[in-house]
Amino acid sequence: MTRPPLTLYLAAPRGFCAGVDRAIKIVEMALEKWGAPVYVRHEIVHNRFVVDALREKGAVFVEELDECPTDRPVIFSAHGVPRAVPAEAQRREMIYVDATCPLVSKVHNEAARHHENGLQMVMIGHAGHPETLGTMGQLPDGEVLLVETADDVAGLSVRDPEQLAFITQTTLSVDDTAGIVAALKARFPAIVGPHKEDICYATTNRQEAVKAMAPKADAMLVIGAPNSSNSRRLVEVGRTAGCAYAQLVQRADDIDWRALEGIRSIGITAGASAPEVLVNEVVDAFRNRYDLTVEMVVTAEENIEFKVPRVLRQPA
Ligand code: 0O3
Ligand code: SF4
Repeated sequence: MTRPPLTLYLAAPRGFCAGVDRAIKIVEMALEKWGAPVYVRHEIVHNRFVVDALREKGAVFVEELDECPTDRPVIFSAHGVPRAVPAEAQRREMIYVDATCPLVSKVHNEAARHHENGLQMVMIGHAGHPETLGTMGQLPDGEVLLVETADDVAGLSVRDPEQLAFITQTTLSVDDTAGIVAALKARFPAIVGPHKEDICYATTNRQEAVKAMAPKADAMLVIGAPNSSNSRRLVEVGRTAGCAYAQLVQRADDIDWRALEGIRSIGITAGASAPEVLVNEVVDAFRNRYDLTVEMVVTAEENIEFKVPRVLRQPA
């Protein structure tokens, strides 16, 4: 039987960002340095395959610090933690390594600076997401108010509209966030904040690549986990950019081949926490069924790398 032709567009950049790469390295290096078990508070990044591979090497994943013994090291996930968490680790005299992405820490520092300047903050983010909890948890309760949508802005009750700043989660939709920032500025003209928002380079670049790819593709798959905020945003961006069938898949097994019947082209990308081995698995699954032509859709080049913390570096 001859296989039908299919053009497979592969977005670039896609997959691991510098913060994810660093966080995974931190767990691996901690296991080398201290041996197993090493505890990790929350999934180091939101990907089951990454987590399972580290668990295999001796990492133990927990949700809260009180689930860790005091005599083993603990690592805080890439998404960041409220200030109370390292404070509690210190109080319990634990060894801890903070794998918070430096670009998330940058937002924490921004929040602390606004607070020192006497400003109350509005955070644009998703309720309950660990990054939002970690960033809001840099400051006392009530100092950071959360909005998820432009509609939420009308319901805000602030201390002083003249003494207000905004900060954002790093993995939001660039376009949706622009609308929320515009609503904030319309209601609170004195509000201060970053030039645009705090969305990171990796989030921005992956969304840009999807915008270039989606209009050409009959269907689009984003490789990523259901709890991965940045991956879910890529699905939404794909749909908004004109690809009616855009779906999140964790790996090749999740592909709904029936839904793809009759397509002539497919777009593939991966969230910042999805390993490239899963992209290869998905591409191979298409190669098995179609006469495949692979075309790259490149919208940016990335060469950012973050250093691991000093405590894990080899002595010079
Ligand atoms: O924040 P998100 O749910 O997208 O997290 P992931 O999927 O683990 O991706 C890494 C991003 C991150 C650690 C925070 O910016
Ligand atoms: Fe850091 Fe951005 Fe990656 Fe989050 S998505 S870990 S902020 S580089």
